[in-house]
Amino acid sequence: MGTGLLVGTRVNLLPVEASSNASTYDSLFKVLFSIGTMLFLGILIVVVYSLVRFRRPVGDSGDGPAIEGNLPLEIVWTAIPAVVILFVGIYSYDIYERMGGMAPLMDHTTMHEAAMHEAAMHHSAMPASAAPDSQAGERIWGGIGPAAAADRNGGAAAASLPVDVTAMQFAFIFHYPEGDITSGELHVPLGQPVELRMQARDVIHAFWVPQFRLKQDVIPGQTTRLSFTATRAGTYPIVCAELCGAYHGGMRSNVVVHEPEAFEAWRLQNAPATTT
Ligand SMILES: [Cu+2]
Repeated sequence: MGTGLLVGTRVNLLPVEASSNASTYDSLFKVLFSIGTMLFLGILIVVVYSLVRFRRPVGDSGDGPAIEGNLPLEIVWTAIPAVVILFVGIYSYDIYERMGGMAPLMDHTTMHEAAMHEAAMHHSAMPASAAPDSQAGERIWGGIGPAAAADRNGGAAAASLPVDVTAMQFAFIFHYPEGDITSGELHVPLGQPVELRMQARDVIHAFWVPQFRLKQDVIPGQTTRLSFTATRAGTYPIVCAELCGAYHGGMRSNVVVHEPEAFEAWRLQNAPATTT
């Protein structure tokens, strides 16, 4: 048991943590990994012991003793897995809940906002800020951490940066409504919540950033949202995690997490010439 805990908590198989919800996810992983290691070692020890202890003596070709029924043993081997599974189930459900997983994929606010957004794209006179962000703050995809908590408490934290993501065979395209920037890579500032509004042009894709511990399907005809706060500057891969066609394997991009000033510089550099 001690060895299991040691392996589960000390052996690090995960990539660096680069978003505010990563540590919550990682603690679940460590618990599951510890339980898995304990079970593996426990079973291995019993198997090896039995191989040695109950080895067939030379010259003995008869049947072994017929043993049947052992109530205490049956109770033990039913109770232990039941407790373990119940604990794992409740713990993972809690984290899934906190990451916004129980919110309907397309509730009324999302649908409304998608429509507003559509309208905003076609009639540029309509300000992008017309979208009812206050209502959407109720449940945030992937939104664990202080930023999301503040968002739920009435938006005390820094305003989130909206980015429209279009997934298509075989690329992700990022559009920043503020400043009208279009990019093949996602650039985000460190420490500021980012809200992705994702739409698929053709088939189902999935937006996955292992270092953020985030993965979300992008579905044709529905806008899915994903919010995160990057906590570590650097460049991380964005991988499409849904088999979406012949070049699915090539559907990759990068997310570049900048220091706030560097992000401002990137934004100024990439703003269209028409806007000053
Ligand atoms: Cu794809």
